Amino acid sequence: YKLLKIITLGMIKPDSMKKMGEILDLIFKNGFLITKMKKVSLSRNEALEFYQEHQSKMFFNTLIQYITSGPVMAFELMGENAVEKWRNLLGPTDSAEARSEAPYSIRARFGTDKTQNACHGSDSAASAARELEFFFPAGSAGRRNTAVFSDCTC
Ligand code: DGI
Repeated sequence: YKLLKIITLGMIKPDSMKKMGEILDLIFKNGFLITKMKKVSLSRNEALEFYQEHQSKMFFNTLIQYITSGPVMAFELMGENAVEKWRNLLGPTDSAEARSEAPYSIRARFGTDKTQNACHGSDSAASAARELEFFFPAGSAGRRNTAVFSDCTC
C-alpha cells in the first residue's frame, strides 16, 4: 500500500493546456518523474465515467461540459509520497482561494475559478489506481499506445 502512494494521476485540464510548458517545468522542479503521458480528447461518456463520483453534485454538468471542451494531457507522476505532494502543488480546488491561501500553487498561478482550475490530481492511492487504469489501461493495446514516455527518466 505504501508503494502505491509513489504514483499518481495528474491531468492538465483544457484551460491550461496553453501553459503546459510552465506546468511541466514545475512538475520536474518539484522532483517528480513523468513515467507516462498522453494527450486525450475525452468523449462525453468517458468524462461521465472519469467523474462518476461527482454525478450527484450540482456542478456536475458544468464539470462535464468543461472537461470535454478541449484536449487534456494525462500523466503518471512518480515520486516519494506523490499523491499528497501533487495535491499540495495543485492547491485548493477553487483557484481564487488558491491565490489567497497558496499563491505559488498551480491553481493559484494557472487557474481561473472553481471550474477552470488548471489541473487534476488523484485524491488517494485508490483513486490513483482507478484513474491511471482509466487513462493507461493495462491491456496490451493500452500499453502499446501509452508506452511512449515510459522510459523517460528526465
Ligand atoms: O479534487 P479536486 O479537483 O480539488 O476537487 P473535487 O474532487 O472536489 O472536484 C472535482 C472537480 O469538480 C474540481 O476540480 C472542479 C469541480 N468542482 C468541485 N467543486 C466545485 C466544482 N466546480 C464548481 N463549479 N463548483 C464547485 O463547488
